[in-house]
Amino acid sequence: MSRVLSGVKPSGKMTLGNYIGSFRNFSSFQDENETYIFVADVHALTKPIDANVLRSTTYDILSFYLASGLDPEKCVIFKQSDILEVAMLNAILVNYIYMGELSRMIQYKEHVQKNNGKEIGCGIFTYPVLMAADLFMYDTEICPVGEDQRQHVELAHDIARRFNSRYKEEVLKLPRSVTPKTGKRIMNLQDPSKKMSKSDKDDEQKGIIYLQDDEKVIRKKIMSAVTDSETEVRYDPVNKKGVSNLLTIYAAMKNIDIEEAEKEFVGSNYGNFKRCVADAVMEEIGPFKERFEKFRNDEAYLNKVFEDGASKARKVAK
Ligand code: AQP
Repeated sequence: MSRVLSGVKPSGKMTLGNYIGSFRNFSSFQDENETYIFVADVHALTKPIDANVLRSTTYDILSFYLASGLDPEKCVIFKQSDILEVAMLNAILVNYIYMGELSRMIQYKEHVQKNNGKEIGCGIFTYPVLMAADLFMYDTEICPVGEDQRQHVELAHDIARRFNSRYKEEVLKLPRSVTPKTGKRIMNLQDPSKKMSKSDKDDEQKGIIYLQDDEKVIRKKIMSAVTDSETEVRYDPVNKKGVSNLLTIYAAMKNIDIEEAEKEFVGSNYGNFKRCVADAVMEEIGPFKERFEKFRNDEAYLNKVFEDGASKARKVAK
């Protein structure tokens, strides 16, 4: 039995990338591990966010967790801000990391680039330290994440090694990141060279599939996804980024290997291929959304889940 921890920040509407890369896989851990899953609402403050949006999205994420099969009887589900001890650990850990190390983080560099270096909050710079605090707080051994978060888990290793070696004691445990075999980095449908991100803005957001989109909208976004001027459905993430991304989404939804997915589309045209991708997405997301709505309409229950989870998590954190 291992200690598992992961979370998603309520920084915007959940995307298909968040779903495939992270919380779709969370419930597979809860039967045989001690699983801690949280809504990273403090992390969401690293980029400007409206207070009402933050409140509402926090409930959305909890509802998505429950809809994906997480069971509060089998795992601890809580809100990051309910565990104040993490703030203290964060304050300690910032002393065991160098500014040069933080400035090499890809997510930070991308954020600086997107904002032309202007108004870069310190929170986005020290984001990986708070993430390390979450990991160490619960002696995490396994951290299921998408590809983009792996670098942050590795940085947590550096902090742990430095801390442990300074005090000559194994105080902080090194967590192992686990990414899904297929779909660890789902790309934007309109610009498949960049990651599908919930807080990204694009024209009418055609490149981002939000889990709360209507079926019609999801299908339209997939049908108008950027591909290439060839006709062959083949996995080649260097030369055929758009097609490869759609194949990845299809394979993830069908729980099959990319090679198997490729074989299904030998001789198929792009129109038919995209329709099959849309069907596969809707087959899973349709019923998932219905379960989501049921939970989302019961805030009293959601509050209870948060309260119970916080009291369990707090005991460990203390
Ligand atoms: N496109 C993606 N493909 C696969 N996995 C993804 N994840 C995010 N985008 C993709 C994974 O989802 C989890 C949630 O991460 P987060 O909300 O804590 O932050 P993030 O990684 O920064 O996610 P976003 O959507 O890109 O948020 P914003 O736009 O606010 O920065 C993580 O496990 C992540 O790897």
